[in-house]
Amino acid sequence: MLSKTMESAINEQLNKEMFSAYLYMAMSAYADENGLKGIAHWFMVQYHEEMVHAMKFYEYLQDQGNKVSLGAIEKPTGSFSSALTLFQAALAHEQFITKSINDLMELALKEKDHATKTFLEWYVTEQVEEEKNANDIIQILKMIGDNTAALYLYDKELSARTVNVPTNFTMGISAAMGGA
Ligand code: OFO
Repeated sequence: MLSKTMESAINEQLNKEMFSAYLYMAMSAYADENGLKGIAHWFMVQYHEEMVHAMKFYEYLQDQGNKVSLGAIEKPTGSFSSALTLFQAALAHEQFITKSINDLMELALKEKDHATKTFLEWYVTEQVEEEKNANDIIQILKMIGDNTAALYLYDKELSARTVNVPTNFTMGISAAMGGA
């Protein structure tokens, strides 16, 4: 069983992951409204990734015999000025989440909570990929600049992103991920 401090910190992180999903849904809507269907698709895939992040925390609390306490999800911003600022906002959010995961890891180390430390290692690795994905896209969007023809083609490329995470959690997220 987790300490009450860890239980509350993980519930807060669960909320942040749900907010991430909500934020990326808002970003997807913005892209769709502005004719960027590939970017809209990319963010909907990201939405599914965030739901997995949230559900893993949800199930971890249950596995440890702790209480899941769901709070209100903050309203995400829905106004951006370009594809570039959209991904810059996504990167800033991922950097915030990385810090939050690092803080959780610090707490696990302080409490000598080895189970939580091992559990969090998955997120530490995941955050490297999350920041890299946003950074790679930002670099390309900076190269594209005001070239709308290039943006049109790149948007098409982003529409090829596939969903590599489970989207059905009814049997539990670990089962859906094949025990991972
Ligand atoms: Fe995007 O990593 Fe979770 O929040």
